[in-house]
Amino acid sequence: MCKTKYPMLRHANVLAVCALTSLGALTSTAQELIYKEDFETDGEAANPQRYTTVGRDVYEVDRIRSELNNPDQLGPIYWAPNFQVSYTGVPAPTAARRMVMAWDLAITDAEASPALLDLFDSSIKWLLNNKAKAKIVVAGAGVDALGVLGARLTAAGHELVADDTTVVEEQITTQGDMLFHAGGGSRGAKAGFPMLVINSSDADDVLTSSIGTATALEAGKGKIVATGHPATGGKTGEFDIAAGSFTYQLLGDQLPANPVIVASFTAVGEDPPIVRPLIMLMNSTNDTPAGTVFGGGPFTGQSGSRFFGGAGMNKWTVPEQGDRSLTLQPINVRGKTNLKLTIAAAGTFLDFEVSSGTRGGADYLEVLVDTDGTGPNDFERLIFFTPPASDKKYVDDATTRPEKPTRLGLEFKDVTYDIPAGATDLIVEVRSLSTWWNEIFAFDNIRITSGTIVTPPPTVAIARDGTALKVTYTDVLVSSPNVNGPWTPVPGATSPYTVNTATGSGLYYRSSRP
Ligand SMILES: [Ca+2]
Ligand SMILES: [Ca+2]
Ligand SMILES: [Ca+2]
Repeated sequence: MCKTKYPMLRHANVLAVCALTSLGALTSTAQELIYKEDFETDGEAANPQRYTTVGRDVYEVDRIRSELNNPDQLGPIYWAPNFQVSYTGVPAPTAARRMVMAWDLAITDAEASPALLDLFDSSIKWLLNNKAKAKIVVAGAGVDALGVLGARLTAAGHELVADDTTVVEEQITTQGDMLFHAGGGSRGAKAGFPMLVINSSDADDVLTSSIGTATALEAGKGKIVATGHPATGGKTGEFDIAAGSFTYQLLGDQLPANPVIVASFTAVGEDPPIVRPLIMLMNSTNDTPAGTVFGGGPFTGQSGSRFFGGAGMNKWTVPEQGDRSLTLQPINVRGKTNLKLTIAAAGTFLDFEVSSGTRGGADYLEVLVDTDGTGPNDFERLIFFTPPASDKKYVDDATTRPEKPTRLGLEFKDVTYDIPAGATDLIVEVRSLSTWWNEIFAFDNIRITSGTIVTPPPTVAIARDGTALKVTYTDVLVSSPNVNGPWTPVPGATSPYTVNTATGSGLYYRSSRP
């Protein structure tokens, strides 16, 4: 008969009733919220304190320059609540047009194809919005070290000048009309004048793509992609790039949201061939459509408006413990079972490096728990976010949840982990490090829940009611002509449900959890 641990009720009139449930439905998913920290107020300044921190501070750009002498950090660096920081995230709009080119600056006039050089000229015209006799500031390379491209810019009537690195980012535009970024880290990332980027390792720092690689290859055919775009100069179809093998500064795999790929190219001898961007343009905020930088924009999806976060956390004195931390006051969880911790987390994805964390290393966001307060148990790692591999620049928690990692982005995501059994005075600690102003972690809405509420299993009872049978049940009443099913819900049934023995005879009834 009914293969269930619940009693089956059977009537002499060939009507049988039993309770059915799946084992998984035995324990309710309803949970008790024991604790919540949503960071809407400053819990460290509160009385009583809700948490303590180590290494909390905020360095806005002026303070970075005056106290740390670090002009490369173009945004605030901090370990602090977001309401104490001018901007938590990478500023999104592209301040001015950008052009990124896969190229090797060692390529000479004799080696480059005339078609490629024509395409370079027309793309630069777009970049400069047809400005003639532009003064082009060169960062990261000597003005004489630009190969055929330098010669081409000069031949077009432009002037090349070396970047004066004592000029601060906000004043770069006083040096000229355009930046040729051949190096120099984040130099020009937020500057409001056009920028040509030929430097794969800085692609992330200047917010044009994920970090790229310098790769030795022989370029095959180039191909116009953005046919009709003014940067093409009217060119269509395929063209040669350069004769011979060179070390191309390639763009990263991840591009901004709405780039213009002017032309792409493949390499000789690849099977199957990989199609790579050759020239990519990024619109300015004044173009239609407007451009956005790679990885840019504020964090979104937090609970309320406030959260806690960190950026460039190794760029000022790191506390003796090796990183920065936030520790919640002990939470009494005695007698609670099936404890879980949920935290909302977010992160940029520009240039994080793999880290083991323990203590120091590079880039990570870690959640630890000490389950017994001042008792002998020590903090143990519960959640760990770091890049999953050395060529990945985002973070996920594959270290602690390899079967189903969560990848962080600019929108907060909840992750939930089981807390070890037997916890009494639970202490939750968040620790973090990162190594650049655009390497940002954020977290919010830490919740501790207990899943101890158990909903009774479905029940069913049968009673004679005159010539009919009355079925009293919980959950959903299902019926079947066979005791082994298949079972279908009884249309419109509510408890108690009256079975007409004339028509209902021969059916089995069970109660089932939806
Ligand atoms: Ca919040
Ligand atoms: Ca880093
Ligand atoms: Ca302890």
